[in-house]
Amino acid sequence: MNIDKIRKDFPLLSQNINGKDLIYLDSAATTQKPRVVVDAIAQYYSEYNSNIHRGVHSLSQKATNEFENAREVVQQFIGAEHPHEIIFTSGTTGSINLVAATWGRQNISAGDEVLISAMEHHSNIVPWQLICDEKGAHLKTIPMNEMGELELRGLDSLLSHKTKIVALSHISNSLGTINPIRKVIKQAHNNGALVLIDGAQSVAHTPIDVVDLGADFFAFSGHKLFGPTGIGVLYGKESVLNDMPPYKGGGNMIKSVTFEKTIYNDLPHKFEAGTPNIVGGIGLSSAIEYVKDIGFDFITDQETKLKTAATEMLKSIPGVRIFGEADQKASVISFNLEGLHPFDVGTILDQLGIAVRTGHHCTQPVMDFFQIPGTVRVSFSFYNNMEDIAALKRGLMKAKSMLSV
Ligand code: 7TS
Repeated sequence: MNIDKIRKDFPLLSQNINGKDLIYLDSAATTQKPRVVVDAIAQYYSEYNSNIHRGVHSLSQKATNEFENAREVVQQFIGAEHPHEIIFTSGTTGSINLVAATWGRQNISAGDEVLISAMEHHSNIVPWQLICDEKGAHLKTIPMNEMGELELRGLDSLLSHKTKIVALSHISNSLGTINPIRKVIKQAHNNGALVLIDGAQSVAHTPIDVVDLGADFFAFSGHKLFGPTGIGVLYGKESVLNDMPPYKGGGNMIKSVTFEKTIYNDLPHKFEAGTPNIVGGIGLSSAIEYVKDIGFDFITDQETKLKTAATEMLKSIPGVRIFGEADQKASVISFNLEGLHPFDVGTILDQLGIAVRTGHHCTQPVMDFFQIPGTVRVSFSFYNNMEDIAALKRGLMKAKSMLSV
């Protein structure tokens, strides 16, 4: 594998921003798209754009086949047993809201508990607050330490017969922590609770096998996996999905409708009301094929090198404080420069063509924990290289000299 060659697969990476070569360090927010994905989207619209599941004509059949093939590509990619355990949603947020609203409404009662962690993205907090408020249930959190690691010693005392579900991110988007989800899933199951894993930050970086993990639900977004926005996945165990009531009502999710009674469709259609994001599914499928060609051995190796080099570089700059120093950590690094507001640092980096994220990263409780307004966050993908890290260092030195009084 050759990085220079790989970078050529991503048309956007050769952009100039503010007259400078783009240095894209914001893949945790969204990944760039390889040419094959852009082409698959263009091909759908220019050659077989058509609605699916309801047409006898050739274009509709081709679109239906491609969309349903995408479901099988996802199924195999995450090791699910059946294609109908793959529900297409709008993204991780859509997937978690689906579970909270349907499974939650059916299974959570007054006095019950939902357990999340101290480092969740808002999209794995608020949907649970909504259902807990509605039902009179309680939201509890697994605490974390200063390193940004979950404190799991007390997990058994947090879990009880009242705990209906544990919803946990696989990888933290603001700290980079890789959570020991296997251990949590086991303990939760021993206590009779179900487990939802938010895989938004993990699916592009590490192989996933949902059967091996034993997760009841696994949620992720296509756009963080080199696919388009507006498409995401909810994996659920067949038996669990079958027992859940539908989410949205409309076309495709029914077998028959009369004014007196509606019979719902089988999985996965029961949860896919209306015209789905057809091109999104097709684009995601080609993104997954691309990732499979690159291979996780290369991805892990490259991202580990980038993380290690960037961490060392940041530590060499006086006044840098890194937030999140877990032993098991992905290629996401949050930091601040002493005395400088992250927004100001991000603005100067942008003038130099360097794209980073600043702010609370939709994890305000994490910022509260560290008593900071936000951080500068850099996040790497396998298409980044060591020159990106050198450019970041030059940018940070410039920000320091410009902003320091
Ligand atoms: N969960 C985690 C762990 C995330 O990182 C994100 C998005 C979501 C859920 C929501 O995903 P969505 O595709 O439905 O929006 N995280 C980020 C981020 O870190 N910067 O921008 C979006």
